[in-house]
Amino acid sequence: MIQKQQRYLLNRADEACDLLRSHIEKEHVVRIISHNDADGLTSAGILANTVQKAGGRFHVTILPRLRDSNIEKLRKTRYKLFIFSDMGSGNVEAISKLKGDVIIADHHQSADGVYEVESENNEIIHVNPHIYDIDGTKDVSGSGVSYLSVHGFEYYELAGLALTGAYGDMQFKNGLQGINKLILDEAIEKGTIIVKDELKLSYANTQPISKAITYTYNPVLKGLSGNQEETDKFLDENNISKDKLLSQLSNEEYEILKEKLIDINEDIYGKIYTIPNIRRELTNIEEYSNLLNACGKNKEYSAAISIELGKYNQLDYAETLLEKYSTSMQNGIEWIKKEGCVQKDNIQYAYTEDKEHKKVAAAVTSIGIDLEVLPDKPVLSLMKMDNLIKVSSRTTDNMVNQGVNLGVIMNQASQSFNGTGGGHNIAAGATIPANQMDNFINLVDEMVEYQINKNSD
Ligand SMILES: [Mn+2]
Repeated sequence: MIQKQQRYLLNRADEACDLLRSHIEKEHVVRIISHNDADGLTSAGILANTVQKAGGRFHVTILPRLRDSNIEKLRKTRYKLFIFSDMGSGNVEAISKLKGDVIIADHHQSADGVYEVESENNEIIHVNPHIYDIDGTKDVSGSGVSYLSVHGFEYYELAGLALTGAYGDMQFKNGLQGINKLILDEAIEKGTIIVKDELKLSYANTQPISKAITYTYNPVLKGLSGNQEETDKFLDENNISKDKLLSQLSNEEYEILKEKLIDINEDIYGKIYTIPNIRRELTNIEEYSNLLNACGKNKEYSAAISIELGKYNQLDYAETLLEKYSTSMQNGIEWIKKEGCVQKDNIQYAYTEDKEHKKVAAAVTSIGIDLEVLPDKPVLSLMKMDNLIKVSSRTTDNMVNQGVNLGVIMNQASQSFNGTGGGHNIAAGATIPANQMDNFINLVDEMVEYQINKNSD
């Protein structure tokens, strides 16, 4: 059943689709600007695939963050259609000054609550779940909104990318809901996504079982996740060959493994989502999402986009980036286990200047909470970049239910110190001047306390 609010969002997305179609028909080059994480890269992939399949041309730029200065530069170009995906909702004012038409396909909350702006010289179609009171953290990702915005072309095979992006934005955590569920159900019906029960090991399609278990953090396997030595011991004790792929295990090995892993965490067995008719390395949406993230972190955006477009000459290279990233994650978890986080009353934080730790700090601090190495308090990762501190904050559903909204806190706290920030209630980021770090941490600590107290009133 499609609810009324969802129907409004789908209608808005259909308007975007019609606008895109009209520009492709006029042979305009479509200018796509998207975010550098798995969600943003799949958003760009969905849009680029659509334009290509429809016989049009496109130009993609991937950015770590959309600044008004990026939009200033676009003002000097002659493109007739700009699409901002997984970003843009926070920049509507600057976007309204572009000379061409614009589609914004985003799921982030705008800090000031403004989504619609008037523009004299162009048409702007803003597709964002928050306009219709739909939750952009759980119900739909940037890739989902992008998919809805091209849905009228009936390229249902792109649903795989839509769900891969949602996975990357952690929207599969408690099962799919809302718009994500609508996309999934339709894809199952069209045969473009297959769901089955299986061991949810992160790299089961590409890595031997020993690494597949070590690299699995979602869900965490206490004692084994991030710990190759313990994993090998566990496999030896249960007479399971370490070097086979999951699919190569004998029935007997498989059943023992399944039983033992379920003993550690029952969530390890459950639904896995696969894309049919694609290279083996990309069939599992979790692996696909991790692969794209690895490309994004290494700024190998063209590798990511070309893989999404079905050109595989850079796939092996992308796999090596993923392998490196997995090793960094393992080292990062060792770092957090050893050093822990600095504890404040209501939050905790890890500060690092180490290049390798910076790449994984946000992910491993959050996994640290799942592994119960760290307490369940919002966690900040603080990374020094010249005279700035890049802050990444994460928390748990439990804390969100207690009233914590990190998106609001990162936005307001950073602005108090001439920084910028924002994001979702469960994960958000900020950039602040380095000399304000301690003040910033103290303010965030107070704001979390305030939100929790306010919620319990
Ligand atoms: Mn996103």
